[in-house]
Order: sequence, then C-alpha cells, then structure tokens
Amino acid sequence: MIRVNEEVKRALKEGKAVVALESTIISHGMPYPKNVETALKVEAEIRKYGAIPATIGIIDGVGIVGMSKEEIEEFGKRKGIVKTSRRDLPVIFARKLWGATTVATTMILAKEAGIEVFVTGGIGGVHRGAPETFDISADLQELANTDVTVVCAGAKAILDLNLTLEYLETYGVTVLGYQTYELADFYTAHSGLKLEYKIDSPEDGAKIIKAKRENNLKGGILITNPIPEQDAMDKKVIDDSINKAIEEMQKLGIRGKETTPYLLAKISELTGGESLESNIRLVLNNAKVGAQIAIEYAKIK
Ligand code: PSU
Ligand code: MN
Repeated sequence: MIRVNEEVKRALKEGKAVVALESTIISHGMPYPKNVETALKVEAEIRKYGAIPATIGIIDGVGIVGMSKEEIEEFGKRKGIVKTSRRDLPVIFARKLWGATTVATTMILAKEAGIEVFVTGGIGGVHRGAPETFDISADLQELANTDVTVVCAGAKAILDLNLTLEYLETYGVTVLGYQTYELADFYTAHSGLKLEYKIDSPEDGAKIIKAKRENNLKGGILITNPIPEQDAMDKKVIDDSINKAIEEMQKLGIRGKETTPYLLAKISELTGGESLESNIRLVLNNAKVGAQIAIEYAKIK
C-alpha cells in the first residue's frame, strides 16, 4: 500500500541520505497558503544540505513516500483530508481515502520505505489534564515501537511536557537534546526540564542511531532541537495564549484528535500570527539539523 517516488527510491538504493516529512502539519497544522509555502521551503532546506526530502501522505488509499509539488499543493488546499494516526490507517487504505499522516503514521510509512530520519515541528504527547481525559498522543506509542529517528523542537508546548518525558522514559524512547540538556519547548527554547543526554553534533547523533539499530534496540529516537533564540516567542505571551486557548477549547467541548489542530490555530489567532511564524522557523531549523544527521548516518550505517 505504498508508492515511493523514483528519486527517493534511487537515493535509498544507493544508501544516500533521505529525510521523511509529515503531511498533517500541512493539512491540519497551518493555514493555506503558508502551509504549502512552508512544506516546500522545508524540502528546499533539506536539499540545501545534500539530503533528499520525502514528504509522506496518503492519496486514494496509497501511502505516498515523496509527494510531488502538485500533491503538496493539493494537501494544503483540499478539504476533508483525514488526520490519520495508526488506528485510522486500515479504514483510509480500504476506502481509498486521502489521509494526512501524523508523526505516528509518517513513522510507520518511513520505516516501511527504509527511511531512518524524519523531521517535524513538534510531536504529540501527554496532554495537560491527561490523568482525567486519558488524552495521550499515539505518537508516543509509535516512538516506543517503530525504528525511526524523529527530529523536532520538543513536544508541543500545549502539552504537559513533564508527563510526556515520563511516558517516553517508561517506553524506552531515547531522547537526545541537540546541543543542550534542556528539553525544547516548541515556541521557546526553555521548558526548564532536564534531559539525560545531549548530542554535540550531527555525527554524535548518527553514532547513537547506529548503536540503537545495530543492537536491535527496537523503537524510535527523539532528537529535540530548540528554536533559535531570535525566532522564539516571549515566554509570557505564549503561555498566556496557550492557557486562554485551552480554556476556550474546554468551553467549546473540543476533544480527541481535534484538540491539537484547534489549539495551534487558536494560539496563532491570539498571538496575531506570531506563533505561526515561530512554528515555521522552528520546522526549518529542524530540517537543517535533520538533514545533517541523515547525511552523517548515511556515511556510517
Ligand atoms: N507539529 C507541528 N504541527 C502539527 C503537528 C506537529 O508543528 O500540526 C501534528 C503532528 O502530525 C502530530 C500531531 O503527530 O500534530 C499530534 O496530534 P495528536 O495530539 O492528536 O496526536
Ligand atoms: Mn489525542
């Protein structure tokens, strides 16, 4: 049920660096046309460092690994694309629907295609209030089980980051701070939460990926790369907006898979678009680091 584009197929066969990208960030994470512009810029950034991008999504029930420019454009505009996590996949495949892949399903399809490194903005995690709502992103279970390295700016700040780290620890996910011991906080660099490990360079990261794979230590690796200081938001401004957005969401009774898209859009509205700009910058910054790690990994694997 997957189709890998020719360029990506060739690169994988020759052992070159390929970087997977998700499509939920396009269809549900950002408004049109910024979503498409960003997706294409991220691809260009990955190429700039010498790796091949492979944006992943599901078209008419077929998992596409390496969408064309036209397909990305369509993902940015089309209504009714289903946000697809692991539980949704069989339905999307059987009914030949369009599915936007989340971190979880992008990992599944990347693994299937043989891609190790995947770049996104922020992963899903344990939501605030999860002890009551049980809302824990399926992304975390996927990281526990699927052999892909995810480069991100931490878990989205709308979450409970402390509980997210606890969950990752319990499920044996290797978490590495990129040039820092502090967990990145999506819109800002500082969550105040300490990580066990930092990597100093892409080579350093590649060696750890290799060690995990060589020793058959099943599961994902999470590399958290903080947003550059000049692109980060003011902590107080973003925290206030997040709290307001969560309050609003509870009033409206929004739950489940709608939570994350609602909050991202609402926070952007409350910050006058500033959070969206930060989101775009942090993804581009992750693309740079992810491409470099993929290149170093391709050299030693
Ligand atoms: N990162 C972003 N924007 C997004 C997402 C991540 O910068 O929209 C998406 C990812 O696809 C992630 C999903 O898997 O949000 C998490 O959704 P949930 O909390 O429902 O699992
Ligand atoms: Mn959820």
